[in-house]
Amino acid sequence: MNTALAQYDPQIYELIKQEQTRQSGSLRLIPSENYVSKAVMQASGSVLTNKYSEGYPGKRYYEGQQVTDLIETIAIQRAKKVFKADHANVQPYSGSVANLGAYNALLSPGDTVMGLSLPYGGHLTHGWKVSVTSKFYKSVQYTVRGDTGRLDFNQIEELAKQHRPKMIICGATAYPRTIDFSQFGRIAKEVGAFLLADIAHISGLVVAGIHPSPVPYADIVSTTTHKTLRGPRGGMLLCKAEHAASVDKSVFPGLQGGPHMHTVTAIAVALAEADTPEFVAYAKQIVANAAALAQKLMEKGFKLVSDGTDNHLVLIDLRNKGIPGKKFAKALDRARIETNYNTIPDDPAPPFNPSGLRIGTPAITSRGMKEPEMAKIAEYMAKVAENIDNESVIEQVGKEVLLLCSQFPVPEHFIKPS
Ligand code: DSN
Repeated sequence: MNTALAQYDPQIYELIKQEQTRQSGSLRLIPSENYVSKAVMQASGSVLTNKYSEGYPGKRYYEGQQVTDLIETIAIQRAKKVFKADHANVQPYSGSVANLGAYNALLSPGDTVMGLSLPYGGHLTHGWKVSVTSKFYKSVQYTVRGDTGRLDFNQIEELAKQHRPKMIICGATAYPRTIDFSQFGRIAKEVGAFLLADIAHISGLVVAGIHPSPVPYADIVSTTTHKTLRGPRGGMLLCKAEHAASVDKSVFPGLQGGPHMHTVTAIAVALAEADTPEFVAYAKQIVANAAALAQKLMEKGFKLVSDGTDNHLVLIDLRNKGIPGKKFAKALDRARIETNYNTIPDDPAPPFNPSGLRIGTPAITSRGMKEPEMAKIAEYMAKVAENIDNESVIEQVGKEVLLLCSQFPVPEHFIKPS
């Protein structure tokens, strides 16, 4: 395949090689990213990309579904098994479409929804003001507490009682603590709301039993498939049996046409990988690494939102360092450490140049890095912060990062063939 690409489009081939080299020679700390296995990559780059399969297994609008029906059925069965869910839909193109699919399954335009505000760690599609989710629906936003960085269930309950939303959305993109889904379930029940749990960030931890599952409490659970779950870029919905027909109808024909069958195929492979003791060990190490990294960063004088982490993610409040998030992220990038600048709770700075930095351990854990490497990474980050305007120090850190990366090559196979 690479030979064909090199021959037919050397320009793109070279750029892909450059990206491969870049991903291998940098510490990828963006918490929503990972490295997929070669098996997932092969499934994703397979002939399934050639096939149109509008509909669902056994009920398609195109012929030639002898194989796709089998593949999608396997993906659905594996998703139901690992998440212990009544029903799974593996067709959403992304997490955003999955969330829209959940809204569209349970709500009518104009209904009230209540989700976590974006600058406090929520997602655009949880009702943020520029998202269609606040244009088609009436959006009420809750926050985390500025002083603790944690969800405040008194505030959430009060708001829910005041606004009586038709749906409460829980889940986050920048929340370093365990989410108590049972509390959300209790509040939703109390006000007669549906509960949507977006576990895009933590779905790998949920599958591994490292984070409590929302499946017993939520009407619908949405997730991406490429973060801690370590599959291809895609989305998925899990739901209670009573919502199965509405969810399927909402995704197709409600929101999408033909599913991306190459992605569905790769999702099936990723779910098989996730259903192994090796994956459980991986998920445990993600959390252990994040805890170690958090501890070392605090020892280096970094202030962390909520003073630590329970999951894969660490949110740094940079105000005591006097460095804006964007400036730090860009300096780190020059030192081969990839992060993203992020708002912190009650951020006084604007979102395009906020006071925080978001990091996470899924990708570096896939490379086999453990606690001793977390100490090194904290040291590199501190060195860059202390020398934020000193390019020669930043360059030197970059060399050390490259050396570390060379000791932990990007693995091709995560699950050893038996
Ligand atoms: N963009 C994702 C993330 O980085 O968390 C959320 O959609």
